[in-house]
Amino acid sequence: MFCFQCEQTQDNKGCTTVGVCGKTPEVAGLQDLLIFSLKGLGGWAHLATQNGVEVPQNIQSFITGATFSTLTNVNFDDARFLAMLKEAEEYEAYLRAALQAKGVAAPQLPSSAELGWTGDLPHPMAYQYPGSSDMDLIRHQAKQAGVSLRRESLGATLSGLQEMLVYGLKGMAAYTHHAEALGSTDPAAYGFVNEAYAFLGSPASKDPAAVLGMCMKLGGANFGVMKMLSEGHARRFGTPTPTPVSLDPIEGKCILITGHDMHDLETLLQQTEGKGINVYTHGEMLPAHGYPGLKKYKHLVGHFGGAWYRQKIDFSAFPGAVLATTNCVLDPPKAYKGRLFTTNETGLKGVTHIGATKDYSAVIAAALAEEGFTKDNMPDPAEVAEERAEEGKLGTVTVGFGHDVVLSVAGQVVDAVKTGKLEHIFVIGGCDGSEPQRKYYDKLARLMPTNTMVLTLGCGKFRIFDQDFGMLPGTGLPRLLDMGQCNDAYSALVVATELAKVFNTDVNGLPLSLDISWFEQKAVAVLLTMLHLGVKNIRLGPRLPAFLTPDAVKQLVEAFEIKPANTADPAADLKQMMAKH
Ligand code: FS2
Ligand code: SF4
Repeated sequence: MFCFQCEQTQDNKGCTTVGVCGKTPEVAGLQDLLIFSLKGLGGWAHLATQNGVEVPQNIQSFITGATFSTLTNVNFDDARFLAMLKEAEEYEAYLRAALQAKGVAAPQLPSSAELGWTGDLPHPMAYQYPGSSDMDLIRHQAKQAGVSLRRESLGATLSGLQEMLVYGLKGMAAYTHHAEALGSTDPAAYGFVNEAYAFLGSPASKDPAAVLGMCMKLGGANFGVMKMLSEGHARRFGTPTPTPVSLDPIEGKCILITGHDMHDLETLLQQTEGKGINVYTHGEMLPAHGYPGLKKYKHLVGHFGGAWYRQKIDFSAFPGAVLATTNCVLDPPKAYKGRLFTTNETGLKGVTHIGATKDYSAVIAAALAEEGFTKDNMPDPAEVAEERAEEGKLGTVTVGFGHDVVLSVAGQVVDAVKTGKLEHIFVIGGCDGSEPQRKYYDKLARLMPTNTMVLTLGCGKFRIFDQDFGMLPGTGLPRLLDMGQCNDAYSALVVATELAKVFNTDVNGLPLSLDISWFEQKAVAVLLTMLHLGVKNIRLGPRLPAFLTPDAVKQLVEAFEIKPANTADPAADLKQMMAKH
């Protein structure tokens, strides 16, 4: 196997024997082959659209869902990938037949040589899945489909740029799929996904400038998807408003829900109502508490635990059932495997998966069978309070500062800047992870002067979300505002764009710095969106992507002035950001 799609990749080079995430070579290979097959299915879907042949919603939904399932920490279940390879084959046959029925001639597919590929696989649009009975052949094909061969034939810079496009697609597909769950779809978003897959199977993909151009186009398309998702959340659950969330459990039976999919949370809240079960959010589900349509459920009682990488500690300590709706999931230990459930694209071998029925009775039964929180297993409140006081931490955090709320106090923010009460705004957004270098974000936040504000989003917030930042002196504005999940980078961009208008400048002219922590491929899509919008001077950390060679980084630095986060010296970074460097 060779995989370098995420930040924690082995030695910042690539996972070659087993993933740092726990991905086996078998699953890694099947994911590579699925992406190869999607280049074919996307190519056929693009051709269909170009020729006025409708691509049915179930096929579009499959393309985004299958793409999403290859994102880091989503699906580790080889059987599910084999099923998706088969489904891709069926949909491809459908589109071929629909094009033929319309009298569209079969396309002249470029040869592998024209694409600069080696190996014995045909063009992705001509690929035929052999079926799961021939695993030796599948393993052979999976090797051919991986990035290693293309790195040899195309060189590390070009193949790395192509991978950046694929990874951006994975992130965008994830957000498109979340929006779908809320009933929001956009033909333009699907059209772009298909176009990008078709592009990756065309000779144009051998031109680095064309690949970068496609990456920027993806950034624009992803902005539209994040907007659609934000509007979908607001339409379904109302506009988020500042809401206190308790970090302390209460006595009673309990379910912990993690991931990003608020549609699942709503369904779970409906199905658990009146059953004597308390529901807690975990990880990226924390911002759900800010939505009127979700916080109205009295049994949504609080938040438990921290970021995804702590889940083995958090889930083991949680005395109830756990439902994972999306990434990030990890191979579970025995301690909680039997009371863990997955749904949507997530998959873990040996863990019960709840399919499209969204019938959570098994989750409810597991919660009722567990002990739940009791006086005996809950931490002593006095001890917790003492510990928090020592560390300057809070037992209740406030969420729900989406763009509507922040822009409603834009006048106060502008006054604060003009009167010198607010010197700088930092956006600390993105992912969290286990590497020690990520302590940089915590240290940086603690060093920030009291006349600064911090906007957080994504699971990176867990580094600082329960620290007491207090209020911005003389303003009545809290210093830390959490804007939501990683996809709510949209909110931060709306705020920055609107503030820039008030100050008669552009985003780069504001006293604002973006310090982005990346981990997986949604962050790649968000980064491309920021670059597409012309945002410069973004700090990226804790390490730069392994899939970008020094040459590729040089191009991005020259065009966008991206800077690596100085994880060894947060004070130096802080100084530079405040001086707008
Ligand atoms: Fe965090 Fe993981 Fe949000 Fe990422 S829960 S790193 O995949 O999507 O952010
Ligand atoms: Fe390694 Fe990340 Fe790929 Fe997992 S997803 S195999 S950790 S690079």
